[in-house]
Amino acid sequence: MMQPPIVLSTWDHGLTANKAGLALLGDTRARRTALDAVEAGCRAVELDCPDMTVGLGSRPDREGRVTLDAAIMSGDGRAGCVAFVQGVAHPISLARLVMERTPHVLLVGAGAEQFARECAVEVAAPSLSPAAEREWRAGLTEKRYQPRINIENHDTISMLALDAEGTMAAASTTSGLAYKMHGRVGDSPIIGAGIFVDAPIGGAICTGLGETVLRTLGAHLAVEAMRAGASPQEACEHAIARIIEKNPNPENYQVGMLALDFTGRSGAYSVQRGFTFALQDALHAAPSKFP
Ligand code: SD4
Repeated sequence: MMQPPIVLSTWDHGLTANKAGLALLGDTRARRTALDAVEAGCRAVELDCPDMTVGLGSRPDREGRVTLDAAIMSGDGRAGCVAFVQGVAHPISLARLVMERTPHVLLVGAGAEQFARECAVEVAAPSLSPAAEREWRAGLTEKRYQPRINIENHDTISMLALDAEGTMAAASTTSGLAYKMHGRVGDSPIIGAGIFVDAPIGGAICTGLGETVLRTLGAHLAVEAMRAGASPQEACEHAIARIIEKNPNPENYQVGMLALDFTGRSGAYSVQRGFTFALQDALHAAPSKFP
């Protein structure tokens, strides 16, 4: 059965990601898949993220190191993730290589970088962009490690795609929280936390303060709610309610969640106002930003 492809991505740069993903899915003769689309969408933002929260130009941890996390999953249960990698321009593609070329799901740190070199993926010496370095040095005097809502922690790109053949994939790539402790890993590269997709139910993706999502396995919660009969919108609201229940002081953090089912219905919800996302589906022929 052929259906119009759907792409759904977090934040304003979801528009960039959706455009890159749909450029592949829109060409039906090329037979590119939802997995190809989410990888391409994430790569586009890894390459150019003016908000400094995805890719090598991101804000560093509190030691001045940019450490990156990424995950990719397809609806048939295959998944690959990398965490705490340095010098890798496209962690999302490395995550896909973990999925396709190893028996493992998650590689971290030096081991993941070694695997990248084995796969001929270029690994650069760790460095900071001039803008990130300036800001980090200025902040050294402040000693404030608490992320601010919707300001410095808001631009992870997480993405869901459903292709014309009816296969679904999810992906996420991020530098995590700005000025995190060295070695900190968030929800984004953890299957069930930052992303989850399960055929024939649907998928869910998260952005925001990863610790709150790790404690609740937010994306898995939303997919299981859909399995129990919730719509994608109800599933997002259910998972966000649980996150708030388990993590005190919701006024101090943001989590945004998106969900998509295999019939093409989507949903979005967040702890705080200010969460934006981009959707292109049968109703929205051009990439649209919400709210
Ligand atoms: C993390 N969830 O590392 C990521 C950060 C994020 O929008 O999504 N920011 O906690």
